Amino acid sequence: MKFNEEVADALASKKPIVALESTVIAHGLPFPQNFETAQNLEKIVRENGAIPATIAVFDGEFCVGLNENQIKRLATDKDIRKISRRDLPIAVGKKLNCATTVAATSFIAHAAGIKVFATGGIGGVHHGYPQDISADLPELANTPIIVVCSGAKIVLDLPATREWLETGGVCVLGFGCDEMPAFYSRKSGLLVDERVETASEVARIAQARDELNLQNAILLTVPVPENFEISAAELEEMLNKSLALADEKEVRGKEITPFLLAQMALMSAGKTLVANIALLENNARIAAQVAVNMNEVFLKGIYTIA
Ligand code: PSU
Ligand code: MN
Repeated sequence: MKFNEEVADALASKKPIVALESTVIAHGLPFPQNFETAQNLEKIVRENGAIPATIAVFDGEFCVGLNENQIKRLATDKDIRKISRRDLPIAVGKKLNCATTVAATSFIAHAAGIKVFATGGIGGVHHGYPQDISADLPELANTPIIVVCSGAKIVLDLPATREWLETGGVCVLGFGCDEMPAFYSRKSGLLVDERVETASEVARIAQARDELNLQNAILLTVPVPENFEISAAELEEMLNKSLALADEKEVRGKEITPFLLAQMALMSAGKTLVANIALLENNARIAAQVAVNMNEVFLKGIYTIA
Protein backbone atom coordinates (compact mmCIF):
# COMPACT_ATOMS: atom_id res chain seq x y z
CA MET A 1 0.00 0.00 0.00
CA LYS A 2 1.25 3.45 -0.93
CA PHE A 3 0.00 6.72 0.58
CA ASN A 4 0.49 10.19 -0.86
CA GLU A 5 1.92 12.80 1.49
CA GLU A 6 -1.43 14.33 2.42
CA VAL A 7 -3.02 10.99 3.35
CA ALA A 8 0.10 9.72 5.18
CA ASP A 9 0.03 12.87 7.30
CA ALA A 10 -3.76 12.58 7.87
CA LEU A 11 -3.40 8.98 9.04
CA ALA A 12 -0.47 9.81 11.33
CA SER A 13 -2.19 12.83 12.88
CA LYS A 14 -5.64 11.18 12.90
CA LYS A 15 -7.36 13.74 10.69
CA PRO A 16 -10.74 12.85 9.12
CA ILE A 17 -10.34 11.12 5.75
CA VAL A 18 -12.80 10.34 2.95
CA ALA A 19 -11.98 7.57 0.48
CA LEU A 20 -13.05 8.12 -3.15
CA GLU A 21 -13.25 5.43 -5.81
CA SER A 22 -11.67 5.41 -9.27
CA THR A 23 -13.95 3.27 -11.46
CA VAL A 24 -16.28 6.23 -11.69
CA ILE A 25 -13.34 8.22 -13.11
CA ALA A 26 -12.04 5.59 -15.54
CA HIS A 27 -15.28 3.88 -16.60
CA GLY A 28 -18.25 5.79 -15.18
CA LEU A 29 -17.85 9.28 -16.67
CA PRO A 30 -16.46 10.49 -20.02
CA PHE A 31 -13.38 12.72 -20.48
CA PRO A 32 -12.99 15.61 -19.63
CA GLN A 33 -15.84 15.57 -17.08
CA ASN A 34 -14.23 12.60 -15.32
CA PHE A 35 -10.95 14.47 -14.73
CA GLU A 36 -12.70 17.66 -13.59
CA THR A 37 -15.07 15.76 -11.31
CA ALA A 38 -12.28 13.71 -9.70
CA GLN A 39 -10.47 16.93 -8.83
CA ASN A 40 -13.65 18.68 -7.71
CA LEU A 41 -14.58 15.83 -5.37
CA GLU A 42 -11.18 16.14 -3.67
CA LYS A 43 -11.65 19.90 -3.38
CA ILE A 44 -15.13 19.50 -1.85
CA VAL A 45 -13.84 17.01 0.72
CA ARG A 46 -11.09 19.47 1.73
CA GLU A 47 -13.51 22.42 1.92
CA ASN A 48 -15.62 20.39 4.32
CA GLY A 49 -12.78 19.68 6.72
CA ALA A 50 -11.55 16.23 5.65
CA ILE A 51 -8.67 14.85 3.58
CA PRO A 52 -9.52 13.09 0.28
CA ALA A 53 -7.99 9.68 -0.45
CA THR A 54 -8.78 8.67 -4.03
CA ILE A 55 -7.92 4.99 -4.39
CA ALA A 56 -6.57 3.15 -7.46
CA VAL A 57 -3.90 0.58 -8.32
CA PHE A 58 -0.71 1.54 -10.20
CA ASP A 59 1.95 -1.04 -11.08
CA GLY A 60 0.17 -3.46 -8.76
CA GLU A 61 0.46 -1.15 -5.75
CA PHE A 62 -2.61 -0.08 -3.79
CA CYS A 63 -2.42 3.72 -4.01
CA VAL A 64 -4.35 5.59 -1.32
CA GLY A 65 -4.30 9.28 -2.23
CA LEU A 66 -3.24 10.07 -5.78
CA ASN A 67 -1.28 12.85 -7.45
CA GLU A 68 -2.65 14.88 -10.38
CA ASN A 69 -0.78 12.83 -12.94
CA GLN A 70 -2.30 9.59 -11.62
CA ILE A 71 -5.81 11.07 -11.77
CA LYS A 72 -5.11 12.18 -15.35
CA ARG A 73 -4.00 8.66 -16.27
CA LEU A 74 -7.22 7.21 -14.85
CA ALA A 75 -9.25 9.78 -16.79
CA THR A 76 -7.52 9.34 -20.14
CA ASP A 77 -5.68 6.00 -20.33
CA LYS A 78 -7.67 3.38 -22.25
CA ASP A 79 -5.76 0.48 -20.63
CA ILE A 80 -6.96 1.02 -17.08
CA ARG A 81 -8.62 -2.18 -15.90
CA LYS A 82 -11.86 -2.09 -13.88
CA ILE A 83 -11.22 -4.27 -10.84
CA SER A 84 -13.39 -5.78 -8.16
CA ARG A 85 -12.38 -8.05 -5.25
CA ARG A 86 -11.79 -11.09 -7.45
CA ASP A 87 -9.25 -9.14 -9.54
CA LEU A 88 -7.10 -7.96 -6.64
CA PRO A 89 -4.59 -10.86 -6.81
CA ILE A 90 -4.27 -10.46 -10.58
CA ALA A 91 -3.73 -6.70 -10.26
CA VAL A 92 -0.97 -7.17 -7.67
CA GLY A 93 0.58 -10.31 -9.14
CA LYS A 94 0.81 -8.85 -12.63
CA LYS A 95 1.59 -5.26 -11.52
CA LEU A 96 -1.38 -3.77 -13.39
CA ASN A 97 -2.85 -0.25 -13.53
CA CYS A 98 -6.44 -0.41 -12.36
CA ALA A 99 -9.50 1.55 -11.33
CA THR A 100 -11.23 0.18 -8.23
CA THR A 101 -14.99 -0.42 -7.93
CA VAL A 102 -16.93 0.10 -4.71
CA ALA A 103 -15.98 -3.46 -3.68
CA ALA A 104 -12.23 -3.09 -4.29
CA THR A 105 -12.15 0.49 -2.93
CA SER A 106 -13.94 -0.59 0.27
CA PHE A 107 -11.45 -3.43 0.74
CA ILE A 108 -8.42 -1.13 0.36
CA ALA A 109 -9.90 1.79 2.33
CA HIS A 110 -10.75 -0.47 5.26
CA ALA A 111 -7.28 -2.03 5.20
CA ALA A 112 -5.84 1.51 5.32
CA GLY A 113 -7.96 2.35 8.38
CA ILE A 114 -10.30 4.76 6.57
CA LYS A 115 -13.86 4.77 7.90
CA VAL A 116 -15.82 6.79 5.33
CA PHE A 117 -16.07 6.35 1.57
CA ALA A 118 -18.07 8.42 -0.94
CA THR A 119 -19.32 7.31 -4.34
CA GLY A 120 -22.22 7.84 -6.75
CA GLY A 121 -24.16 4.62 -6.77
CA ILE A 122 -23.26 1.12 -5.68
CA GLY A 123 -23.55 -1.95 -7.88
CA GLY A 124 -26.38 -4.40 -7.33
CA VAL A 125 -28.54 -7.09 -8.88
CA HIS A 126 -28.92 -6.70 -12.65
CA HIS A 127 -32.27 -6.64 -14.50
CA GLY A 128 -33.06 -9.91 -16.17
CA TYR A 129 -29.86 -11.54 -14.82
CA PRO A 130 -30.57 -12.26 -11.15
CA GLN A 131 -27.32 -14.25 -11.05
CA ASP A 132 -25.37 -11.10 -11.98
CA ILE A 133 -24.96 -9.65 -8.50
CA SER A 134 -22.27 -6.97 -8.17
CA ALA A 135 -19.43 -7.96 -5.84
CA ASP A 136 -20.14 -4.59 -4.22
CA LEU A 137 -23.00 -6.23 -2.28
CA PRO A 138 -21.11 -9.06 -0.53
CA GLU A 139 -18.23 -6.63 0.10
CA LEU A 140 -20.62 -4.25 1.89
CA ALA A 141 -21.96 -7.19 3.87
CA ASN A 142 -18.44 -7.93 5.16
CA THR A 143 -16.69 -4.57 5.53
CA PRO A 144 -17.34 -2.27 8.51
CA ILE A 145 -17.12 1.04 6.65
CA ILE A 146 -19.59 3.85 5.92
CA VAL A 147 -20.41 4.19 2.22
CA VAL A 148 -22.12 7.44 1.23
CA CYS A 149 -24.02 7.07 -2.07
CA SER A 150 -27.29 7.82 -3.85
CA GLY A 151 -28.49 4.24 -3.64
CA ALA A 152 -27.77 1.66 -6.30
CA LYS A 153 -27.44 2.70 -9.92
CA ILE A 154 -30.81 3.13 -11.65
CA VAL A 155 -29.86 0.57 -14.32
CA LEU A 156 -30.21 -2.18 -11.69
CA ASP A 157 -33.08 -4.18 -10.27
CA LEU A 158 -33.57 -1.94 -7.25
CA PRO A 159 -36.11 -4.05 -5.28
CA ALA A 160 -33.84 -7.13 -5.62
CA THR A 161 -30.82 -5.04 -4.60
CA ARG A 162 -32.69 -3.67 -1.57
CA GLU A 163 -33.56 -7.22 -0.47
CA TRP A 164 -29.94 -8.30 -0.88
CA LEU A 165 -28.74 -5.47 1.38
CA GLU A 166 -31.16 -6.57 4.08
CA THR A 167 -30.03 -10.19 3.86
CA GLY A 168 -26.40 -9.06 3.98
CA GLY A 169 -26.91 -7.13 7.21
CA VAL A 170 -26.13 -3.78 5.62
CA CYS A 171 -27.70 -0.94 7.62
CA VAL A 172 -29.35 1.43 5.12
CA LEU A 173 -29.77 5.01 6.35
CA GLY A 174 -31.58 7.79 4.49
CA PHE A 175 -30.06 11.25 4.81
CA GLY A 176 -33.18 13.40 5.12
CA CYS A 177 -35.22 10.78 3.24
CA ASP A 178 -37.53 7.84 4.03
CA GLU A 179 -37.05 6.08 0.71
CA MET A 180 -33.80 4.78 -0.65
CA PRO A 181 -32.88 7.14 -3.50
CA ALA A 182 -32.68 5.72 -7.03
CA PHE A 183 -29.46 7.38 -8.26
CA TYR A 184 -30.75 10.02 -10.75
CA SER A 185 -34.17 9.99 -9.01
CA ARG A 186 -34.86 10.87 -5.39
CA LYS A 187 -37.45 8.13 -4.88
CA SER A 188 -37.56 4.38 -5.38
CA GLY A 189 -40.59 3.28 -3.37
CA LEU A 190 -38.16 1.24 -1.22
CA LEU A 191 -37.80 2.18 2.42
CA VAL A 192 -34.53 2.83 4.22
CA ASP A 193 -33.99 1.22 7.63
CA GLU A 194 -33.81 4.60 9.36
CA ARG A 195 -34.03 8.22 8.39
CA VAL A 196 -31.28 10.47 9.78
CA GLU A 197 -31.00 14.24 9.62
CA THR A 198 -27.42 14.98 10.64
CA ALA A 199 -23.88 13.71 10.18
CA SER A 200 -23.46 13.33 13.94
CA GLU A 201 -26.40 10.89 14.07
CA VAL A 202 -24.62 8.80 11.45
CA ALA A 203 -21.39 8.92 13.46
CA ARG A 204 -23.20 7.71 16.59
CA ILE A 205 -24.82 4.82 14.73
CA ALA A 206 -21.44 3.87 13.22
CA GLN A 207 -19.83 3.95 16.66
CA ALA A 208 -22.58 1.65 17.98
CA ARG A 209 -21.99 -0.71 15.04
CA ASP A 210 -18.30 -0.88 16.01
CA GLU A 211 -19.06 -1.40 19.71
CA LEU A 212 -21.36 -4.26 18.74
CA ASN A 213 -18.46 -5.62 16.70
CA LEU A 214 -20.68 -5.91 13.62
CA GLN A 215 -18.66 -6.31 10.44
CA ASN A 216 -21.21 -4.89 7.99
CA ALA A 217 -21.12 -1.61 6.14
CA ILE A 218 -23.47 1.26 6.84
CA LEU A 219 -24.94 2.57 3.60
CA LEU A 220 -25.74 6.25 4.00
CA THR A 221 -28.03 7.06 1.08
CA VAL A 222 -28.35 10.68 -0.04
CA PRO A 223 -30.84 11.80 -2.72
CA VAL A 224 -29.56 13.69 -5.79
CA PRO A 225 -30.04 17.47 -5.24
CA GLU A 226 -33.61 18.40 -6.24
CA ASN A 227 -32.79 20.68 -9.18
CA PHE A 228 -30.79 17.88 -10.87
CA GLU A 229 -33.31 15.09 -10.34
CA ILE A 230 -34.58 13.13 -13.33
CA SER A 231 -37.90 11.46 -12.55
CA ALA A 232 -38.37 7.72 -12.88
CA ALA A 233 -41.06 8.30 -15.55
CA GLU A 234 -38.65 10.40 -17.59
CA LEU A 235 -35.96 7.76 -17.31
CA GLU A 236 -38.11 4.76 -18.11
CA GLU A 237 -37.99 4.85 -21.88
CA MET A 238 -34.25 5.55 -22.00
CA LEU A 239 -33.60 2.80 -19.52
CA ASN A 240 -35.66 0.24 -21.43
CA LYS A 241 -33.96 1.15 -24.71
CA SER A 242 -30.51 0.92 -23.10
CA LEU A 243 -31.28 -2.46 -21.55
CA ALA A 244 -32.60 -3.77 -24.87
CA LEU A 245 -29.49 -2.53 -26.68
CA ALA A 246 -27.20 -4.15 -24.12
CA ASP A 247 -29.08 -7.40 -24.62
CA GLU A 248 -28.89 -7.15 -28.40
CA LYS A 249 -25.16 -6.43 -28.31
CA GLU A 250 -24.66 -9.15 -25.68
CA VAL A 251 -22.90 -6.79 -23.30
CA ARG A 252 -22.10 -8.81 -20.17
CA GLY A 253 -20.13 -8.88 -16.94
CA LYS A 254 -18.22 -5.81 -15.89
CA GLU A 255 -18.93 -4.02 -19.19
CA ILE A 256 -22.65 -3.74 -18.60
CA THR A 257 -22.77 -0.95 -15.98
CA PRO A 258 -20.46 1.44 -17.93
CA PHE A 259 -22.35 0.62 -21.15
CA LEU A 260 -25.77 1.44 -19.68
CA LEU A 261 -24.56 4.66 -18.04
CA ALA A 262 -22.97 5.86 -21.30
CA GLN A 263 -26.12 4.98 -23.32
CA MET A 264 -28.36 6.93 -20.97
CA ALA A 265 -26.05 9.97 -21.07
CA LEU A 266 -26.24 9.83 -24.87
CA MET A 267 -30.02 9.45 -25.01
CA SER A 268 -30.63 12.23 -22.47
CA ALA A 269 -28.24 14.63 -24.26
CA GLY A 270 -26.02 14.73 -21.19
CA LYS A 271 -28.76 15.28 -18.60
CA THR A 272 -27.95 12.06 -16.73
CA LEU A 273 -24.27 12.97 -16.79
CA VAL A 274 -24.99 16.32 -15.13
CA ALA A 275 -27.13 14.56 -12.50
CA ASN A 276 -24.41 11.97 -11.89
CA ILE A 277 -21.81 14.68 -11.27
CA ALA A 278 -24.19 16.65 -9.01
CA LEU A 279 -24.90 13.64 -6.81
CA LEU A 280 -21.21 12.68 -6.63
CA GLU A 281 -20.32 16.19 -5.44
CA ASN A 282 -23.15 16.27 -2.92
CA ASN A 283 -22.19 12.84 -1.56
CA ALA A 284 -18.53 13.91 -1.16
CA ARG A 285 -19.70 16.90 0.88
CA ILE A 286 -21.89 14.81 3.21
CA ALA A 287 -19.16 12.15 3.52
CA ALA A 288 -16.66 14.79 4.67
CA GLN A 289 -19.13 15.98 7.32
CA VAL A 290 -19.61 12.40 8.50
CA ALA A 291 -15.82 11.83 8.61
CA VAL A 292 -15.37 14.97 10.72
CA ASN A 293 -18.08 13.75 13.13
CA MET A 294 -16.65 10.22 13.22
CA ASN A 295 -13.32 11.72 14.14
CA GLU A 296 -14.82 13.63 17.05
CA VAL A 297 -16.42 10.45 18.35
CA PHE A 298 -13.12 8.60 17.90
CA LEU A 299 -10.98 11.27 19.61
CA LYS A 300 -13.42 11.52 22.51
CA GLY A 301 -13.17 7.75 22.87
CA ILE A 302 -9.38 7.95 23.18
CA TYR A 303 -9.70 10.80 25.68
CA THR A 304 -12.15 8.80 27.83
CA ILE A 305 -9.83 5.78 27.92
CA ALA A 306 -6.83 7.97 28.83
N1 PSU B 1 -20.89 5.41 -9.11
C1 PSU B 1 -21.07 6.19 -10.23
N2 PSU B 1 -20.63 5.66 -11.41
C2 PSU B 1 -19.98 4.43 -11.49
C3 PSU B 1 -19.79 3.63 -10.31
C4 PSU B 1 -20.27 4.20 -9.15
O1 PSU B 1 -21.65 7.28 -10.16
O2 PSU B 1 -19.59 4.03 -12.57
C5 PSU B 1 -19.08 2.26 -10.39
C6 PSU B 1 -18.67 1.80 -9.01
O3 PSU B 1 -17.27 1.63 -9.04
C7 PSU B 1 -19.37 0.48 -8.79
C8 PSU B 1 -19.46 -0.05 -10.17
O4 PSU B 1 -18.65 -0.36 -7.93
O5 PSU B 1 -19.85 1.14 -10.89
C9 PSU B 1 -20.41 -1.25 -10.26
O6 PSU B 1 -20.01 -2.09 -11.30
P1 PSU B 1 -20.58 -3.60 -11.44
O7 PSU B 1 -22.06 -3.41 -11.65
O8 PSU B 1 -19.88 -4.17 -12.64
O9 PSU B 1 -20.26 -4.30 -10.15
MN1 MN C 1 -21.67 -8.03 -12.58
